[in-house]
Amino acid sequence: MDSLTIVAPMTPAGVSAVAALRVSGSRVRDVAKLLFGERAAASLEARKASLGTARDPQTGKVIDSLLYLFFEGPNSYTGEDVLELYPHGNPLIVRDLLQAIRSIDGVRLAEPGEFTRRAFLNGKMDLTQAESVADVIHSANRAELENAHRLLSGALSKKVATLAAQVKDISARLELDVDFAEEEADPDFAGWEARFVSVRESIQQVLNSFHNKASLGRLPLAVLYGAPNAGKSSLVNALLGEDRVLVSNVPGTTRDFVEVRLFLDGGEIRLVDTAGIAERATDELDALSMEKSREILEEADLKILVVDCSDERRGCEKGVPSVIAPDFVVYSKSDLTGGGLPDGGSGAAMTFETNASSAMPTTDALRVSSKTGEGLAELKNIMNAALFKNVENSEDFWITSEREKACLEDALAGIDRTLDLLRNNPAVELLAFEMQVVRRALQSITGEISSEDILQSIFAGFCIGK
Ligand SMILES: Nc1nc2c(ncn2[C@@H]2O[C@H](COP(=O)(O)OP(=O)(O)OP(=O)(O)O)[C@@H](O)[C@H]2O)c(=O)[nH]1
Ligand SMILES: [Mg+2]
Repeated sequence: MDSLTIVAPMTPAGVSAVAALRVSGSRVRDVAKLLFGERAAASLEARKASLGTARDPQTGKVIDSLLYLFFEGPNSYTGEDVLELYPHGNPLIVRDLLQAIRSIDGVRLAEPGEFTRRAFLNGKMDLTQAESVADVIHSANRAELENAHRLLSGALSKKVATLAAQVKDISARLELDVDFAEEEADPDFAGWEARFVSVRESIQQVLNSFHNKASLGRLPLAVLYGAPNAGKSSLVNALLGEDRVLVSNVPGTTRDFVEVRLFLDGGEIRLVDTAGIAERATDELDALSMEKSREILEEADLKILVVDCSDERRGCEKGVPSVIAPDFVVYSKSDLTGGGLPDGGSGAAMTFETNASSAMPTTDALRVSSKTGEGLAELKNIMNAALFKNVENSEDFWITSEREKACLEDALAGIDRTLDLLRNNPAVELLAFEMQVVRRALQSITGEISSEDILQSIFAGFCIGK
């Protein structure tokens, strides 16, 4: 890859109050001069925001009046000179500005992840940190995000550096020891073995922490279900705080299931409102709707049964599909019934078989009202606890990169071969060779050793502008 100056927008296409573009490379000062004029460029000061009028260098036409910020290399994200521009968030302006900058000699459009790639190449961060930048951007919940931040601040780098140093130390001393083996009667192979086993355990531990990104990125799914007219759709609207789904007093209002996104403390979830499930379908359409509800329930991470206790004709427990065990039961329309739990405490309502996990407070039901808002905050807390890992006071991190995983597996295999040699055939050259393999595998995690192919595959998955 060449060392031309690169430019890219940092914000997505579309209208916004402000957009952001980034330029990095040796021609940054010239870019400032050509856009804002000689005088502005002469007074360019690192880390000081300036207000200027950007003009097209070719036509002199005004592009926008905007704020810009200069970072002088090596004290910048990429380690090169960097100019950040904050025009108004009109896609026309962003396009014009981008066009004006990339038409300057020696400047081209950045490839995805190229700013971060340069940051890595210039020693601003190692590969585990560079990879975690993508995680910080794409984490779908707080637990993932906090983990990404831990990786970005070098948690894995430190761990790997420690392991690499240990391996280096052990192998240096081992080689000495084995060299003397011919003279000394009994080199301490058992002692060496114990040290290798301990390093092996540390590597295995990091390896075990691996979580596939695909499963982590998946939004958890909560499904509301229950008898027709129970108040499921009203509850979805109340949880969202807006009238998103259709509500009526006609049983069977919701036909197809409706999915919305709901933000909880721990992150975003998929919340699904289903068609009411009755004991018997009234017609073919009804049967189809119920079938759909059952289908989505099979995928659910959290099944919430909504029961209307105000309906005296039916009573709480009637008309509820007993075949599907809920994780949690919600008694709706609490504004229509008196205080206390439903049915005047007859207990009938509490007979549902639940499979509530330990993450949830109890298998108790909760009274909610979509009208008055009673119980909604509690319901959100319960959903949050059930669907998201508690991240408080957890210093541990997990790895998310297949590449890092593969390197760790290589290191582990090397240790195993070393142990095997140590037990059966402790020849110094063979041991030295295997130890070298282990160290290389560890070093490639942080990118001390890397290849163009590896960098290509890491950064190709990045956003443009990062
Ligand atoms: N008073 C009161 N009425 C409610 C409450 N929640 C729902 N309702 C009423 O109950 C009726 C049914 O509400 P929906 O939310 O459409 O019920 P649903 O469970 O989605 O019904 P289906 O889609 O037919 O299965 C409507 O007339 C709502 O206004 C509540 O908390 N309090
Ligand atoms: Mg409905």
